[in-house]
Amino acid sequence: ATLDSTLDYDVLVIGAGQSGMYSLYRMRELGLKTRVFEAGSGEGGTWFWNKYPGARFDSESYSYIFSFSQELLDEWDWTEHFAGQAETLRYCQFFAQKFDLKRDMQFNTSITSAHWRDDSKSWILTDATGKTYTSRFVITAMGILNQATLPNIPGVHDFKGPAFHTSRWPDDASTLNGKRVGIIGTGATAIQTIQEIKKTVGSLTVFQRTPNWTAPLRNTKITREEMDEIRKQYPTIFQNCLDSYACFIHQSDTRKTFDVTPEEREKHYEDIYSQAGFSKWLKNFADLGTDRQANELFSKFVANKIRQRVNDPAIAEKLIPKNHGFGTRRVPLEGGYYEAFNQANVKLVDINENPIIKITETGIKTQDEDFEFDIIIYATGFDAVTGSFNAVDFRGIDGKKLTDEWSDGIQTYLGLTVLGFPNMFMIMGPHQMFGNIPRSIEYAVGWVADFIEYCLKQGIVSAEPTEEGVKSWTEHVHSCAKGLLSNEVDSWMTGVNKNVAGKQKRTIARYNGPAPGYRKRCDEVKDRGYEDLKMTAAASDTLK
Ligand code: NA7
Repeated sequence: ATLDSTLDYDVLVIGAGQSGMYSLYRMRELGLKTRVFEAGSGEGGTWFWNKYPGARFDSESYSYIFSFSQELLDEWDWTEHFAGQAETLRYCQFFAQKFDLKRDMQFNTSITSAHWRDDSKSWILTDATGKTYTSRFVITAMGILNQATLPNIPGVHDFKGPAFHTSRWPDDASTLNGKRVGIIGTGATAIQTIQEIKKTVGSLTVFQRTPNWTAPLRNTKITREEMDEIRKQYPTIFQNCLDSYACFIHQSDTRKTFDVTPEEREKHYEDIYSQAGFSKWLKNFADLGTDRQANELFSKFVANKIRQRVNDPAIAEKLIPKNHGFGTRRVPLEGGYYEAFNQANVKLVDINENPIIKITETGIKTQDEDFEFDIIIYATGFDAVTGSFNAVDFRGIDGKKLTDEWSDGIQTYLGLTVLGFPNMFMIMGPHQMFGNIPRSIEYAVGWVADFIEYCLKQGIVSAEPTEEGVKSWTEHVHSCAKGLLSNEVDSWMTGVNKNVAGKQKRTIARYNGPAPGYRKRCDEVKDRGYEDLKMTAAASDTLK
């Protein structure tokens, strides 16, 4: 039965990644009739789609999982500190199976529109086949990086051989053995792909527009004894994550770069560089992300590491970023990326010097050269964060389009709700914490579940943020973003995607303040009885 017998469901969830799965779990706990829609043929979201060779965690797997269920923690063993895509997808499937989530999931279903109906205080969603579904609440769980973007290069669809985006890796293209391969892009995805496929390709040509700062991942296997130890440490691991700025397992050094002697500084740099994962980024001095000179010093340190690994000094210089500092974009991690360029069959093309003119039927034509390929790989990223929302026709009160609501910049309340879009909750929407994603998901889904429970108890049928609430939250998000070097750089984190119309300028797409502060503010809203939300109680005759 549903809360309102005229509606198909109580809650509709868009997306069966980790946000959608946990949302379903919590909605079921509230006894709500819930349905999850997923465009893919299986659950897992990011880990379902991104099966390109080399795809893996850059964060310690055991810090990047659900913490709410002791049984889940007890029953799952990780085999590597930074698990690969296949293992992580199995974890997602294990989660779904353990809680029998799939019976409420509908796969191969793309939601194309979601319209609020104010008269019945309900949502109506339509899928790509035209089928409709109605509910009281909608939860968006679409992920921040799911709208793949191809490069805006002439002829992008002209190539006759296999050509695909990394997040649409075809099953039969998994052997690139002996093939002539071209890859466009040098982001986190390209770096993972290149270091893996360099082992089997006939030749590889890497088209680079912007080099990224990247450093060794230093992945290792986890022994049985180690896993037992990690399991004992779970409470501490999760607490440390929650206490840190962006919920990662690594804590920032409290000292500033110039507080210490040059010798101490060099020693700290070497220490963190030699450690696994994001240590070099997150355990750095406290001012790495805010002080230009501090940032330059560490960037120089990493540049020298790159020079030591690349045989040809001219290629090394091309691989060293010149226009942004270390950690001002998401730092990709690698194992053997730089060494790829020491292979005779791997070539780096700097497209700033030698621009791509077009994609042809047989390869890629640059200003200086015609390249012939068997396969072209587009590692060209995503229309991040708002891209998922723009792909669906979201309409709020009076048919207002979400794209119009955000046309002068993203505005949200707590990164969870939007003015004029009642009963719609965003998990990993804009203005959310983008650090350790599962930590953000667990908190956001928890907050939403608590609020929906409150609505049920109070007989509230519709709720949306107040104008003042949205204004002050959006101002708060902007004020948190001040002074961060990362906001002075183009990247998906600052909302820029040069392949997408309307995404040429930087915006504040994510919450830049500390995670504990974010949670405190949201907790306070709850404790004050959700005072920045306008709530409508059911007229007794409409509540069935
Ligand atoms: P990213 O980090 O957005 O990287 C995309 C890459 O593709 C980047 O190097 C871009 O260069 C390049 N790109 C995009 N369009 C073009 C065109 N038209 N011509 C040449 N090069 C282009 O996406 P990823 O998939 O690597 O990583 C996304 C996130 O997934 C990552 O941060 C992790 O959190 C996991 P640019 O830098 O724009 O010059």
